[in-house]
Amino acid sequence: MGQFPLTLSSFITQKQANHQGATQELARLLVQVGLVGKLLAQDLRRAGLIDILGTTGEVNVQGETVKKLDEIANETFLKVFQQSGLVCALASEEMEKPVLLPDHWPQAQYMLLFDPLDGSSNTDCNMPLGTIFSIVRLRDKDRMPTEHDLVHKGTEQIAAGYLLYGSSTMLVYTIGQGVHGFTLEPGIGEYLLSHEQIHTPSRGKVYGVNEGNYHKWSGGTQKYIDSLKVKDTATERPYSVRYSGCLVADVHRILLGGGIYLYPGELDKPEGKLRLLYEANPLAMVVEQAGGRASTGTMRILDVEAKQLHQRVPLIIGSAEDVRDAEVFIQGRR
Ligand code: AFP
Repeated sequence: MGQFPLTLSSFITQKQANHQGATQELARLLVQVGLVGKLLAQDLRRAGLIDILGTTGEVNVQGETVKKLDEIANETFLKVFQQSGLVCALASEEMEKPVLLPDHWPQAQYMLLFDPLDGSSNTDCNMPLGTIFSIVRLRDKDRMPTEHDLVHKGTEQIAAGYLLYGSSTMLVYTIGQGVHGFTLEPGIGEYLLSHEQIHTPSRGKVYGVNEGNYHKWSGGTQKYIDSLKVKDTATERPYSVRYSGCLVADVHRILLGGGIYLYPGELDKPEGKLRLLYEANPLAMVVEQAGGRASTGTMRILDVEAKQLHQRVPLIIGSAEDVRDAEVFIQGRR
């Protein structure tokens, strides 16, 4: 009889115990992220009903206004981690300032940055949504954390990953030892190993970008996107467009099957839309660990100097050869 698939916690403790970064606390931290995913998956399964029934647990009988799901997602992270004792600071796309937890210091030296609900414009139309997380360690262990301690270069991440709320709920993570995917079995409330050691093909056949912004792009970006539509047997072009409005869903497709996602800089907004610390950096760590590449168009995402918590950055991410092609055009070398 086939072996029962490994759960998230047994996989981390069994398969990654030998990795110097895989402390017990980190394993427990990742399992707690999984708990947030289970709670959010439940909320999202009922999102459409909140308006209709108005009594789905999130709205009391007085019919108090329903909090936006972004806020519910953010509060779920705070509730789970403020009482976990596992982190000494939390930073979120939904909070201008981080939540510092000095009471958990010094036993907790990890800090968690997250986008609690990525793709929130998809909530009302039952399209995929995601959560992105990045884990860093307090550099100076002899003092309590400050906001500045959360601002790390991508290469300093200890772990990173995402939750994808699609036809099934998945958790994908890396601690620097490959990328592994787990699928939630709702019947038992466990994440089971479904995608061990994910590898991204060096080239794909799809691209994800908001073509409605074409007129805002530099000439190099426009030329690159144009090149994807020209027949070329060597690179199996033209590519197909796959753009869902949820970065996590689009990157997950590319992580497994290859291709490229772009949210480029624009002429009047060269820094682009996406955030460095809790969107680009964690996804860049995951994609690089799967053999892919993540760039601003001119430099490696993980090498970008982080200066402030909600800093934006252009993101070109996916199959290594596809991203390299995009860089050549964006840098005007073609
Ligand atoms: P929202 O969370 O505001 O919907 O933004 C989603 C997102 O950050 C990312 O998930 C999408 O890929 C991208 O923005 C979509 O942005 P555009 O609507 O500008 O194409």
